[in-house]
Amino acid sequence: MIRESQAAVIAGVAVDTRHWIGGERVASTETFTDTSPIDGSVLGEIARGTAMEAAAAVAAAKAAFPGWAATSRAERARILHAIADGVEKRLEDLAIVETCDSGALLRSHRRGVMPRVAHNFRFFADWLLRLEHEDFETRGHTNHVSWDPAGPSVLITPWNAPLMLATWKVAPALAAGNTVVLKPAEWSPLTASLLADIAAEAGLPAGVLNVVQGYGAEIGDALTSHPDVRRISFTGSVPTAQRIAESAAANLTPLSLELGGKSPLLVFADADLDLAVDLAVEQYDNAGQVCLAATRILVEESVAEEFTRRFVSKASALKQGDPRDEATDIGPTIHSRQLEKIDGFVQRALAAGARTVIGGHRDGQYYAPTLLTGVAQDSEIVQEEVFGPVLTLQTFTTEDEAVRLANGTRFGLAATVATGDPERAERVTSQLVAGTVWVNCFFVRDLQAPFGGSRLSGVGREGGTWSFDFYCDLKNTVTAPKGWTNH
Ligand code: TXE
Repeated sequence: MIRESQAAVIAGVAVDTRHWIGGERVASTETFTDTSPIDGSVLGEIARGTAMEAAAAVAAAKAAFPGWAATSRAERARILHAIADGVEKRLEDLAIVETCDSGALLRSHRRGVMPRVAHNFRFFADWLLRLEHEDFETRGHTNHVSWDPAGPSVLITPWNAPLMLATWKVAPALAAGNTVVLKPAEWSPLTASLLADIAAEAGLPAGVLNVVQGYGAEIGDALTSHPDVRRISFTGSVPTAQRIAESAAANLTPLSLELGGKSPLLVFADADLDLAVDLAVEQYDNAGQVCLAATRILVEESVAEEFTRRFVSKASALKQGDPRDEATDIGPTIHSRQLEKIDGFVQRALAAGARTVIGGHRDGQYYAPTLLTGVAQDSEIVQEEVFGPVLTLQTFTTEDEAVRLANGTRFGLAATVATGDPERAERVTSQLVAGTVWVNCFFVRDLQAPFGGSRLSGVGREGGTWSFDFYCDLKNTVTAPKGWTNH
């Protein structure tokens, strides 16, 4: 029997929680329950996809591909701008639904995240029109390098910034002329469904964007091992990325992987200490559930005491509470399972000798902003991604030691350097292993810059031309000059 209740109403906003396949809403026989991290209330029953829905969505994407790939760039760009218009029109709906579903701050969704979602579409629409074909000559023959859309693309996204991360992938994939099957995370699937509505209203043809929901373990494999899928882009955890890579190996499907991090913030004695403290406290944003978060604070020993004093004073003033409240700085953790995971890391660190500077405990769905010191470089808390509001503090005495500690994990997503010496900044940044390095700033992200990680933080780069490199098959067509013979 098909469950009737595949719909939700969140703060007055209706969300259809069935799949969106081939331009139609499709129910599943089973559902899963989506709850709000704010108070554990049930938000809705979500269609729980299986291999059957995965196959249907890939078939819809395959059927729609030739038409969308042949659509002129100008028309594709026009539709992407219309999607951005739709996002802006429904910004308030998207913001409140995302907050109730993910627990991230409403004020951030209103003022930063959702405008950025719209920008994702506008940026890739404009970039598409600027994408230059390359032509050059070889012994009188012309080489014409073109960007051909690759085909149906599976996009698998996480729960920490659901629509933002999904549209980093959806926008360039569609701009490039690919069709898409998007699978949002099961802990926060709702805004992806609203995006499907917005895209349809904007005139995106049926089957070009499909959205399927479900548990990764139940629907994931059928998507990532499908022979008709030409690209897989994933943001999430390392173990899941490894499973996806195995599954994609059957067809050697190209992968883009944006994974976790354990990024450092290096604070040198010559830094503006107040700025350095601000940068450190900023790492509690989104309750620390940010892949880029600089969770390892490395401070030059001579200023460590003063840095810690100012940090504690600033961090203690943060207001933790309901993310719908404009005054709140830190919201809840996404799910009780994540909360247990965070607490497990902290308790094991304390048992291994770490000391709590602040925090170190949970309160209902909230984890207190935590700073731990007395941590060894090879300890679990320094080496593994916690994905919660948990920072560690280590000290160093020389620049070489700072760089060694900074690079001393299996990750390489980002790094932040606080220093007042430009020459030191240049020396240090050139030695850091990271996809993004910030100097005296954090989280400044231009979509034309390459974004991604080294080592276990990922494979490939997203942004600007790098996104098009990934979503296209680059083709070189060599044409002989008129009258040329092979003899
Ligand atoms: O992630 P998963 P989880 C890290 C963070 C966090 C940990 C676990 O450390 O604590 O990962 O989070 C889908 N085939 N990050 O378990 O499993 C799943 O349904 C195909 C960092 O939630 O990686 C969801 O849509 N797909 C990160 C997506 O993968 C599968 C953000 C991510 O879930 C699948 C999130 C399978 N076999 C977590 N199994 C970042 N880089 O920002 C699961 N999925």
